[in-house]
Amino acid sequence: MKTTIALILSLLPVAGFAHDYTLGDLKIAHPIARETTATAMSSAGYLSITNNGDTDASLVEVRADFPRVMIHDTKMENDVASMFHVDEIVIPAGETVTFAPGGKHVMFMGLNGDPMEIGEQVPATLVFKDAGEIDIMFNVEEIKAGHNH
Ligand SMILES: [Cu+2]
Repeated sequence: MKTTIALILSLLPVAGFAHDYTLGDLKIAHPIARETTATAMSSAGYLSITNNGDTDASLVEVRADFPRVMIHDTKMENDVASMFHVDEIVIPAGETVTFAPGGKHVMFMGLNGDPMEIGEQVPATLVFKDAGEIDIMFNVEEIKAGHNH
């Protein structure tokens, strides 16, 4: 993992630049992942997806080089936030869905001693039901709880 990231970093200009991606009618903006401590077993990724098309889109899978990667949403019950797995995130036609702390996020699990450090980039693939797949990079940043993009 570290080797891959170092190689990718050397091929890119400066980490931290605003970055977004286009897949057909979908625009994926500013994917970022949370910096972790050395012993953390998981991290979360955030981004926003805008659907400029006439039909709803659906994110059904995120792939990355970790033992498990899932799409999570968060719910409040009795003032306690808990996250749960979802099979898909629908991005309605003409709307933007934002993944952010306290809400929807991509869960990277099984870091196992290889923390995410500020400035690293995490390669991932977003898989949509009809629109196909796109390779993106999550920039690792310090993300404070409740911080929104
Ligand atoms: Cu989660």
